[in-house]
Amino acid sequence: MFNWIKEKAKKFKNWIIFFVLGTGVVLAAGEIISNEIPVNLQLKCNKDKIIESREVDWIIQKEDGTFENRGKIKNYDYISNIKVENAGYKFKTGEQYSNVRKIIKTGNKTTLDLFVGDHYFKDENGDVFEIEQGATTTIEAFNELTKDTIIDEISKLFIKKALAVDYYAGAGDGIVVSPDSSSWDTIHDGATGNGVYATNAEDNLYIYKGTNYTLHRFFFPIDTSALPDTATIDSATFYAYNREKAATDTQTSYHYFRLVKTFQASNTTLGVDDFNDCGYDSGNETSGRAQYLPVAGAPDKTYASVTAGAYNNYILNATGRGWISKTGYTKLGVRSGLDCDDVPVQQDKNLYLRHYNSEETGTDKDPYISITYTEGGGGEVEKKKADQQTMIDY
Ligand SMILES: [Ca+2]
Ligand SMILES: [Ca+2]
Ligand SMILES: [Ca+2]
Repeated sequence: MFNWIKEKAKKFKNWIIFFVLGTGVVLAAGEIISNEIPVNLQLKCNKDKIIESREVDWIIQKEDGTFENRGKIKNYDYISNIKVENAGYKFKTGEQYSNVRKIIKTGNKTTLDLFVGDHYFKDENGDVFEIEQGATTTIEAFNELTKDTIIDEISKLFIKKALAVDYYAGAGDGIVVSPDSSSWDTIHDGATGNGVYATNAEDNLYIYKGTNYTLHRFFFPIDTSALPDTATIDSATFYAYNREKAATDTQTSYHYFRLVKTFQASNTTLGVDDFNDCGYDSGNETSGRAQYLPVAGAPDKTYASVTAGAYNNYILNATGRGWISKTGYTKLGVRSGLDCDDVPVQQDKNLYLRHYNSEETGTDKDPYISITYTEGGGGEVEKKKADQQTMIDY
């Protein structure tokens, strides 16, 4: 059997070498093509470090709140050279990707912080590196810079790539924009949005009325499967870093932000059909209910209490804690008070806050959830000395 494979490989290798020579002749006979890519369009990593890529719209938000689409670009995630020290504890046995931000053990309680999307990669030597999400370049530059050379094609046949093939980015945070209409009911109660932004480093939770209404809804899917299946959730807080806020609308009793449960179809991206899957009304914990008054997963955050340049925290109530999944994704969202209470924003007025997404460079502004739990499902917990305290951090 082995000899047969070796023989086949030898024949294939010979064929490849022939192919190289053949191609060389063709190239030599053809035009000389310039492959120079401008510095700003170069990849931020070796092409082998790219773990996920997708084509997205390049959207610019203008002063008046409207958007300009400048066409398709390439958006990609990659394993950076930023090495994380003493980070082995972030990984479960056999795991290569992790979204665990921090673990703190105090007595029989464990606090587990989890990022939106995987943030760390562990190589075959056990070294851990940060994953950067949302780098961009043009489609043409990306294709040129990542195209496999013939030597790569050969090596692929004989060398097992270090990267896992079953990686899921889990970076489906972002916003879905309402349908475009001058009727508040049409946009607020709409089933399908007019646009999706799942790969921006930051997004506005925007409500505005110009000729038409614009209304955004925020989505934050978080893989919480690292929680033990027997965990009893004691407390949980969701953190989203706020860059800025603004309100020219004067209906101040509706100037708040609410944590809701979402039902986005994919954990790793957003679709226009998700627009009405951000929140559900009492007694109807299912998708397609966003037009009704949404159940709150935490005390509402008043506009006045939101601090620019700091994390906004939503301390989950019993209902919100019940949304936490121990086996998959916990799907959270944020909506504004005008949207929740179905109150149209005033003509030429706005209300918004601006949160960073997982795609923001680095990790210090990324959204995450912090969960404190006790293992054992509420049964007899392991007895430990009261003064025994261990803290693991990076
Ligand atoms: Ca995202
Ligand atoms: Ca839907
Ligand atoms: Ca980030």
